[in-house]
Amino acid sequence: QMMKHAWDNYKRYAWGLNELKPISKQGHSSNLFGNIQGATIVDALDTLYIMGMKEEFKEAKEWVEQNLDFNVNAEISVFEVNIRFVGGLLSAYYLSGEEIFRKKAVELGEKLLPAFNTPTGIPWALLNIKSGIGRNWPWASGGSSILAEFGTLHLEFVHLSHLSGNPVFAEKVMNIRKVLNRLDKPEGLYPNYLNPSSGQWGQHHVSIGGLGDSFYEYLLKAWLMSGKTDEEGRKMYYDAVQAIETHLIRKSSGGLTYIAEWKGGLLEHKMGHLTCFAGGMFALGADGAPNDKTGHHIELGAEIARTCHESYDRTSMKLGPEAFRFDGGVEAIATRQNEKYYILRPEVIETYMYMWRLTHDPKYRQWGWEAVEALEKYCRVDGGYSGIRDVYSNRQSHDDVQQSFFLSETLKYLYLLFSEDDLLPFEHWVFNTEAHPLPILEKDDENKEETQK
Ligand code: DMJ
Repeated sequence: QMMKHAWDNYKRYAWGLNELKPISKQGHSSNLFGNIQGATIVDALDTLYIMGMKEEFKEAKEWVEQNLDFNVNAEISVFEVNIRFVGGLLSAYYLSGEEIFRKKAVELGEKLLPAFNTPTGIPWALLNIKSGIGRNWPWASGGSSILAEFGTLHLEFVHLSHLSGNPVFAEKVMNIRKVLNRLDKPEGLYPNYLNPSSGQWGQHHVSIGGLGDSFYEYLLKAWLMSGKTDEEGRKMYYDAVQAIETHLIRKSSGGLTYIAEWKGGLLEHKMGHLTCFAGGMFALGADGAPNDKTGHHIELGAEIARTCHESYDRTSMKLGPEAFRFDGGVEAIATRQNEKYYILRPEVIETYMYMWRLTHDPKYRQWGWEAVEALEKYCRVDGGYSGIRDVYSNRQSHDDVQQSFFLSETLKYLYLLFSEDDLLPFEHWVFNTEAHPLPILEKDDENKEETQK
């Protein structure tokens, strides 16, 4: 019902545009997609399919056939377009078997390739998909590319090679690994900034939240998606987790485990909502953890889930802030006005879903249900779902954006949290960072591909 409310209102007021403004009841455009249109449609395809919303899936597919156009003069974020559009199209293809989605995914993948035309092959953050000219965010340290952006292409690009028979996509992302492996890492940590021309790190800022997050996620998932054959991905992931544990993970005096940010050796005792995905990641990676550390990684996931739940529980709306701190006498609470907002993000619910599947402790469903009630009470409006400006206030102030990831991630993870484990089982699927499921490529698949060639 929540999905239907979000979808129907998008359809009514913003059909074909990127996102919906649920208060002003019109379309919302973010410059992340340039003038590529239809982000909500492409992001929502697999959720509609999984939820059995057949009519809606059909109309979404028809829109893709008739209107999804990449021959536009648009400067786009390579990362955002990859995780939402390429990822969304790939999942829609794997779930439905409809050729149009495969065709569009490969067509878009080809448009993204010029982003890798840099001296090191580390891609630009921004790309004009008509001219093929790339650049980096003007705010990024020393002209750098961002770890979480160039490090979150791997799963989709491996699948693009698999589905197109063209090895170039996989070669591009394997080269990123090569560059990273050649570099010295401060204390074994990966800084968020890397210059694509010099191949040198920018500022030594390390984060498992914004600017770093999904890089770590993709190391683990690359290994899982390869049917556990990608040893390099496995090693990079577990080595990184070891460094994160040593240098970033701390316990508050009240007993809450959190992941701090690292700035040139100094810790900022702040954790972002984005960082909360890491609970699920640690638990998902627990099974393969070296040195008998399986139980330890599950426990780490559980502790992060508990901390993130506290960050929700300590607000008046029972929805978590964008960032919360563990200093100045507070724990798991936002202290700065500009960190008190909630934009329908999925990470905490994502972690509940992984923890539920991997432990079956009923508290994760209870916590998920608390989030449902809060979303219904504070975010649901006549025209869809909106983010909130201050989750500590008693008065609602809506930000008037229904993010496309609310349909692709937040609602999908909630649905999976309350479904049986055999719906998209972890033995066969990995979720990209926008919650788009991609099948695990068994060794046999690769052999088949080789024989076809
Ligand atoms: C999504 O686009 C993805 O989950 C990404 O990895 C981080 N930001 C948003 C959701 O918060």
